[in-house]
Amino acid sequence: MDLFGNIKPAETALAGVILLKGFALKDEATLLADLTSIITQAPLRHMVTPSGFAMSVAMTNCGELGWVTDRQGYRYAHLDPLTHKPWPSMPASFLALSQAAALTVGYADFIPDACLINRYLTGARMGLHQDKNERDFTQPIVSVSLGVPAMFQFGGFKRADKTLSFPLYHGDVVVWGGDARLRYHGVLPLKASTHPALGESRINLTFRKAG
Ligand code: MD3
Ligand code: FE
Repeated sequence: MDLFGNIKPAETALAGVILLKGFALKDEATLLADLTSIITQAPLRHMVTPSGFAMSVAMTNCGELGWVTDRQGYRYAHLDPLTHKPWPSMPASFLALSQAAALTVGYADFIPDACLINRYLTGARMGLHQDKNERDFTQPIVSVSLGVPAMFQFGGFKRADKTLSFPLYHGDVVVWGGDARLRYHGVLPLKASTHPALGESRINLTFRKAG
């Protein structure tokens, strides 16, 4: 706050969050073709949390590292535990989109080595969590939303902190850096709806520098 009681954007809950509405729309066809190829090589699957529950979101990865969870915990792995093969390489379209988004908001040397692919069907959700398995929290995470819209929840630095919610639509790209990087966040249960290209599903790509 300044002397006059004005709140600076840098001090609000949304500091470090930059929403690029529709930023992925121009690449939609290529992104979806590349996504299909990845899912053919590394199928979407419902991973199990350390406490033993199957996640409602189905996941896979591309890039050098992939995020995985099982009874042993959350971590990044070089091999897909389902196929025992390396994750599919990151398509040029994915890399270019994520780097263009990062550059647009001032991250000139974002080199993601992991892309987590989340698939939500009606009712799928992601509880409030922090992303803490990456090495360097000064690196942003770039997210790309495709398909059915979802209500995203964004909180504080403790799980119990109050949250605000906003919708994420097909083509939206968000860069999460700075003060946003370690905030709790989640996705409310997906409402039934249909998207022309993706049917009843929502796909979220998150680009990370994990290693
Ligand atoms: C804010 N995915 O994969 S994307 C995740 O829509 C995850 O599937 C959600 O949370 C999804 O970990 C949200 C937006 C997002 C991603 C990572 C973040 C927001 C973030 C990391 C830190 C802060
Ligand atoms: Fe997350």
